[in-house]
Amino acid sequence: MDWITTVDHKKIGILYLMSGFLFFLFGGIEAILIRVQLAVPENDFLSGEIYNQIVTMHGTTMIFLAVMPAIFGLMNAIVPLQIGARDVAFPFMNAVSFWMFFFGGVLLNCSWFLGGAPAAGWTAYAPLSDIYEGLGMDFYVLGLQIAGAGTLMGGINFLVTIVNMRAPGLTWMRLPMFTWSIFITSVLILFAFPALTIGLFLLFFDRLFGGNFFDPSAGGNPIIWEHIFWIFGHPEVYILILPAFGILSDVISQHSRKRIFGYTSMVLALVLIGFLAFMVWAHHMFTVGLGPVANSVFAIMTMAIAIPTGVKIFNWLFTLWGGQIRFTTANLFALGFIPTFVMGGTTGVMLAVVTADFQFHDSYFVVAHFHYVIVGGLVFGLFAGIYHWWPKIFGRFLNETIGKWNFWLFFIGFHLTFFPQHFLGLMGMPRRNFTYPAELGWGDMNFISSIGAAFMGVATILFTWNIVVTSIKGEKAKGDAWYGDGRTLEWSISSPAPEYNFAQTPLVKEFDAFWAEKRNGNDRVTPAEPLGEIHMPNNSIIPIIMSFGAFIAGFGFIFSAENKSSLFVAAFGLAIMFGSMLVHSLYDDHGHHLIPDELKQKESKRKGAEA
Ligand code: HEM
Ligand SMILES: [Cu+2]
Repeated sequence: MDWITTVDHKKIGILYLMSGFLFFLFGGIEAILIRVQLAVPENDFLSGEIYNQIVTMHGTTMIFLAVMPAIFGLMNAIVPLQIGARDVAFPFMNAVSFWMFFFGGVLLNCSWFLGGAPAAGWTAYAPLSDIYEGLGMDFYVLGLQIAGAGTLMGGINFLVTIVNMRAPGLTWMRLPMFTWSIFITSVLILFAFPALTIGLFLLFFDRLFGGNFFDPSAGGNPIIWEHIFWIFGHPEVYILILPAFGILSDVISQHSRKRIFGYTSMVLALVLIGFLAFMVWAHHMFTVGLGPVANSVFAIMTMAIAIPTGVKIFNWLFTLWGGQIRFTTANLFALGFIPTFVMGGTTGVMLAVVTADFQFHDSYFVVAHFHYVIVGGLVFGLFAGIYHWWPKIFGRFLNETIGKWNFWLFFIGFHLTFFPQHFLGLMGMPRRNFTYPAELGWGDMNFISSIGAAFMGVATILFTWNIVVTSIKGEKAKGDAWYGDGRTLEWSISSPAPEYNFAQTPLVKEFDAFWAEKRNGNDRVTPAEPLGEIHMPNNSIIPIIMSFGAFIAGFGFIFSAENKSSLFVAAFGLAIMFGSMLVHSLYDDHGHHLIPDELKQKESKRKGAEA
């Protein structure tokens, strides 16, 4: 019960991590099915129709339902602790965000049992997405609309949190890199997700009410969809990668026992990348025919991103240089990230060369490129962050031996899978094709690629195993879990953090506040206030009911494509949703207070447990 009513950012973080991981397993199974189908030429393991559904669901699930919530999980679990806050700015809305995402994801996946999944690719290009028969694309539109609303709310929440809730003395240029990356990510969410919302609304009208926005036979324009989609879509890939950059900076700095090299330039690079993210969307549309001027401008803008990115790469290397590097699993993933991401970035610059892109476009070269940045970058980064912060979140370490197997199998499997795909692309193998003739000679490399995918599958099973065994008898973690090397505020409190996080709000005097205090001989961060009453928000059942209303409304709209009377179901769902909003606004909930005596007891119990 506690879990479905919670408004605690730490628990919401765990909910995000768990459901993200579940969807990651779904997306992973879909990936394996794709690789089985492509392992040998002229395979008939999957039909073309099913293959399209699986590819579409794999991409959509991985992006929206697996890695996005993993990021939201870490940011919920860690950012308030890094800034010395007791929770996010709007704890209630935080719960709404999670449940909206969750029900949106469930809705999308219901399509498998209700007439087939969407099959027009994760990019849902019109006019195919407009005219596609069946309900699959309607599930895509409504599932993503609901999940996207949750994401947008989450982004706004973290913007306000980071602007308003920082501990005294924690100025912008003392902010930990992970928090900085989440701040920029939240700005990107704020500007990018509304574009998706609008695009999906237009597609929704096209499909359900004959809107004709994107249907050229009725005067619509399918290119507009491509613009809208990529005005959202390119920032979206930076929404994904910037948190990984933040994780990497914190992990590398802590596990090499050095201050991050070039902090100011790291922050500037993040800001610059965030800005450029909105200037490059048409690099996905070079072959559309926008003309040489537009193509050149977007090509130059795209190449410019390599500069701040290069700054970050060098700063990580200089942080490692001369550091006392500990080869923990977290750090291994961070170290594996660097060369892998550089390769993905390099093929990105190659793709930005317009003339060359006419050759690369829609080939496996692109598939190789984006998996190098998304898996070799983001997923490696997520693993680094998860191994690093796991003891803080759960109070127990993940097993390091299994962790190292997890890393090496995943790392080797990753390169086996995706490196050959560059060459397959250059040989002309098109993306989103369900099979190929033997004469083309693509069989061998596809086979190697599928073996690699199996390696990654085993690595994921090991990771799951690691979670299971350590949750039963994992090594308990202290507050400053990793060799006492913690630098930022989250390590200055016990693991897991108590419900109120900081008994006394910390006073930040320097960058890497906790490290600085330890250097001055203190074992804790100077408090900024005496021990006093703490105000805590109450749990609430409303967020889940509200999101469930949206879920029902989604079904109603989807089935109205077949039967207009199901619009009543939609109205019913919306009534639940708006009704619960109304209840929430009318009913005053002042939360509760923890009193100092109670706090003292709890704190000394925790100290006792640690000693
Ligand atoms: C971990 C192992 C993974 C394997 C073996 C794998 C494999 C594949 C394959 C074979 C395709 C089909 C390419 C095509 O025919 O067009 C594909 C597409 C895609 N993958 Fe993955 N993938 C993996 C992980 C991921 C992750 C973690 C993400 C995102 C975070 C991701 C995002 C995508 C996207 C966006 C597409 C394009 C879907 C579309 O064309 O609509 N993949 N993947
Ligand atoms: Cu892009």
